[in-house]
Amino acid sequence: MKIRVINPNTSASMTAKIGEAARAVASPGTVIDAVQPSFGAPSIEGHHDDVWAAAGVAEQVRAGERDGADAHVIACFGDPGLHAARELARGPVIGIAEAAFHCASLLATGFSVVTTLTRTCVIAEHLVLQYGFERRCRGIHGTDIAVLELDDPASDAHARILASARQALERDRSGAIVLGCAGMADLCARLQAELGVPVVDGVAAAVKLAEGLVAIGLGTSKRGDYAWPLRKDYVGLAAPYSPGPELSGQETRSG
Ligand code: 2AL
Repeated sequence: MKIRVINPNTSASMTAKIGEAARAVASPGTVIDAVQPSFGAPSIEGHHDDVWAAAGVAEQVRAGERDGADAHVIACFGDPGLHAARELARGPVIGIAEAAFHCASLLATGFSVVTTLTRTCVIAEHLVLQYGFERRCRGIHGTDIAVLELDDPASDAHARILASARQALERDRSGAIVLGCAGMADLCARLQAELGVPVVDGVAAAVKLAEGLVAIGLGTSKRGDYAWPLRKDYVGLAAPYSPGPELSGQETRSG
């Protein structure tokens, strides 16, 4: 099967790291296509970055559908464009935040999120509420590490994340840690060994959930709000992204 793993930011080094993390857990028969949008922000660290990332995800999901992807993973902790992506896809579309919340909830009664800049915490808080995990998520902790600092081998990101996770486990009385950025994937195994609790990397979680759903013959519902987007002509900058005839089975009228 083919899983398209979309890094919604435009940093090629991060796309490579995400691809590596995805391939490390993928089954032998699974091909991982790690891609990034042709436009957008080099890192997603706020609401404005997120808007452009969502459009970039939509671009890449459409390309993936043309390329025969069986499933898509959105590898940014804000799950940008998740619902739009599901409108565009036949197979499952899994966001790393939603995947990590589900997995952590299967491993502990309560979990804490350790993320990047404190300003991104509200994005994770909104997702916790949107997905209904407010009874399981006991805290969201910013480390004030910029996303691209995670790519710098000289940064002290690992030590700062470890310290924040230790504090979070204590303060929140949590049993598991969710890593709040795709760029933390390569730190996961070491942090788990050091902390002695499950540490969930959303990239790995999302790839395995996508694989599992495809393997048991499940895809995105095309009934209701995840139905194919209505065909219409967008204008200006958005014109090339108008929902066109290639979106199979699409509705031709509202309702
Ligand atoms: C992220 C992420 O996963 N990728 C990115 O660019 N920003 N998340 C975050 N909390 O900073």
